[in-house]
Amino acid sequence: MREVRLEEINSTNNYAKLNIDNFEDKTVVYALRQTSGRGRLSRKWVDLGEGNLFMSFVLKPSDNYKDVFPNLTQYLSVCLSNVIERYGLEAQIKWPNDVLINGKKIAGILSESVVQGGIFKGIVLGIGVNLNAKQSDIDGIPDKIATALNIETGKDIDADAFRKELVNEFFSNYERFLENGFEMIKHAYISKNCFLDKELNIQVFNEIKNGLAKSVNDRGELVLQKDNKEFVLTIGDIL
Ligand code: BT5
Repeated sequence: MREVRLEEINSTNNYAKLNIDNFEDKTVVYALRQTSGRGRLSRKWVDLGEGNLFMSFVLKPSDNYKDVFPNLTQYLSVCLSNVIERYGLEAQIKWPNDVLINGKKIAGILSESVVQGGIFKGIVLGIGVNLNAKQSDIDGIPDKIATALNIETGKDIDADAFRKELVNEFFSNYERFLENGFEMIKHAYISKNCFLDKELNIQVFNEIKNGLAKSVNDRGELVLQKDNKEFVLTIGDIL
């Protein structure tokens, strides 16, 4: 594992994607400040100032594991929840990969496949975690109720130590995860969930689907029930 430290960058995911040829498998790129952080579907990730985490894993797994690639975000959400729990807090996972504390969003994960000239170059798996923030800045985040680890614990957080813990947690079972896929984390993922057995509205592109969240299957997909019929979602945003 190699680490690349940047003082300031537009987006660690952009930087990792642009320079992917220069990075070996399992490189971690992190920045102290991120000026144009991205979420999914051109949403923004807000930089809440010094002491927060902006990081991208550069992964170059074999094609043999491609069925598992979509589940890497879920794997990272479980790793993050495990680390948060060591700070004495309970983390919840909202399908597919939002991590919440007391119902408030503390982190965001963005996975991007990098294909250049038809060739698969790797995966850039980005994560932002709010570690040290002021409540007034948190209140400025649009559309979501958010929080930060310092607010939840009442203590300043050592961002370097947190990053190292998360990176270790991720790589300690990464190869095993590629081999075994979502089933390996299914139990942990479900034990931390905050969405099952609830009536959900889920935005899937321009459509809103609704139904009762019945289960998460072995591929990490959400199984919804509506009018005695079950259907499966692979992507979407729980509203
Ligand atoms: C995400 O998107 O949650 C994925 C965010 C990934 C950020 C990391 S930081 C390192 C790497 N480099 C990047 O450029 N990105 C990755 P999504 O599910 O689309 O959620 C975005 C929504 O989360 C926004 O529209 C806001 O409502 C909310 N949000 C933005 N900034 C936030 C923050 N700091 N804390 C909590 N919520 C935030």
